[in-house]
Amino acid sequence: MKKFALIAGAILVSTTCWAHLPEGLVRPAVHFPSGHLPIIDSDLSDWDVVTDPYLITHEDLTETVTGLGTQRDAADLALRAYVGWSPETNKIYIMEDRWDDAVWVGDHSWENAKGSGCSGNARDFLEIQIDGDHSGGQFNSWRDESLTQEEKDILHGQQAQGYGLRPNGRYAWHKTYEHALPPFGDAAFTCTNDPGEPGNFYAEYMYTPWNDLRWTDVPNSVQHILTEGEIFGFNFTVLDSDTGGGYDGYWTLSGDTNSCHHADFLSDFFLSPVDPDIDWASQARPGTAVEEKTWGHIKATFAE
Ligand SMILES: [Ca+2]
Ligand SMILES: [Ca+2]
Ligand SMILES: [Ca+2]
Ligand SMILES: [Ca+2]
Repeated sequence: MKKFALIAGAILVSTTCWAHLPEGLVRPAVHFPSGHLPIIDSDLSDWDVVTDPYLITHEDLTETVTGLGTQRDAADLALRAYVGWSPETNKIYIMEDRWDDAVWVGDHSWENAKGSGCSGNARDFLEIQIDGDHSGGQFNSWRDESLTQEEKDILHGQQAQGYGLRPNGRYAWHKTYEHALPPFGDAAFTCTNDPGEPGNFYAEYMYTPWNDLRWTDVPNSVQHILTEGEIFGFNFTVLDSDTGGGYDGYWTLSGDTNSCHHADFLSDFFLSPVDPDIDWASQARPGTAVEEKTWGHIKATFAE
């Protein structure tokens, strides 16, 4: 663990001239070795082996819309999250384990969420932005009137992409969401409560980074090849609605609302080498006996 902190520290020094947010901070993305890739099924036990240097919590988030800023309250929203990657699949992986005092995500599965009565009010979703080649630059929300709508459609999500979940499925902020679906992307979630009740929300996500995503031809678009030691741009924002309409919190990892449309405002993540301090041999895999979900204790941990 200490060795790894030194590696991350060196990266931090060499990139402080880059203005990504929070300035001067580079977070590590855990390297999943071959045979240990997370399974996108919302069972988070395959992340249990990942160690604390990779952990992101609600204490790392900043609310940027309603004015809460850093007034975090674990009784309102508590989070454990990890970001990972694999050179084998060329994918970014994200784990979200949320405690929320009022979870509005529809019913407990895609099948039940489709057409459920609360789908129109379901606002408690993670939004994710990825800039694979760390180029920065705008990727959404053009107001430039010199651009035609067709030009905006091409630029939208082309060199960095925004993703999320919606009650009726996996979603991308783009002219298409084909790249949010297998084999390019995937997501799964479960929650422990009825709509609007307190509970846990468990989710896993998997996305391909693209340098030139063409919405008219996703399969032949240009992927960014993830390479160990490099840095990519990344943000997630936890939307927290507790009334089922609008949101009461817009909790960004980057600390800047502009991360939803401009990659200059994303956070820097480091594509880590395989970490010798992680005991991959003990990773929970399907069909193996695992302990009762430790993630279920998040409420006890954060929301006393
Ligand atoms: Ca899993
Ligand atoms: Ca809440
Ligand atoms: Ca880019
Ligand atoms: Ca909520």
